[in-house]
Amino acid sequence: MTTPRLILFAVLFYIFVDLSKSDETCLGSDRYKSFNKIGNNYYLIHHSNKINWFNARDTCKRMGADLATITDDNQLTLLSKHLMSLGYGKDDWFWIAGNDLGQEGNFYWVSNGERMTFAKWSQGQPDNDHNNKVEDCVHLWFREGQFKMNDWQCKNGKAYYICQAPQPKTVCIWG
Ligand SMILES: [Ca+2]
Ligand SMILES: [Ca+2]
Repeated sequence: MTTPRLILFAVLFYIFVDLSKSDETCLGSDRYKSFNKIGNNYYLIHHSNKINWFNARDTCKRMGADLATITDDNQLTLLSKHLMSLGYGKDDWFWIAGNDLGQEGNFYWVSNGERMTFAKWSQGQPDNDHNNKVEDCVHLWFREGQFKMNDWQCKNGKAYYICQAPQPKTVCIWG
């Protein structure tokens, strides 16, 4: 067998093994989850395990999605109502795409690189401070009657997260 054919064979074999594995473990189980259309966007609310902001983003990316980008008050209100309708409250924190990792105080969406021109911070936020530790990543928490934004510790903070896809999507969830 020539080298290119060997490579092709190896790639096809890998794809086959990978697909059969996911079929075997995901098919027919309740691990299939669909992104919900809320307003103009498709969101997956991930609430089975709490992880840091970087891991949350990696998980969304593996789904062909990214952390949620919320660019106006209407979208945040709809998402907040959706979270409340699912029974989430003040103890449920959700990572979204906002961060000021690049420069303190300048918040951007990691998903599209654009500046956060809209933000609805809860009272006293962003404060970049938790027991003198820097806070650079944005999450939603329930404060003052709805889900609003807070900056928190990207690496040490563990929260649920909200992924956003550009189109309808169903994925196999782990963990
Ligand atoms: Ca900060
Ligand atoms: Ca804060």
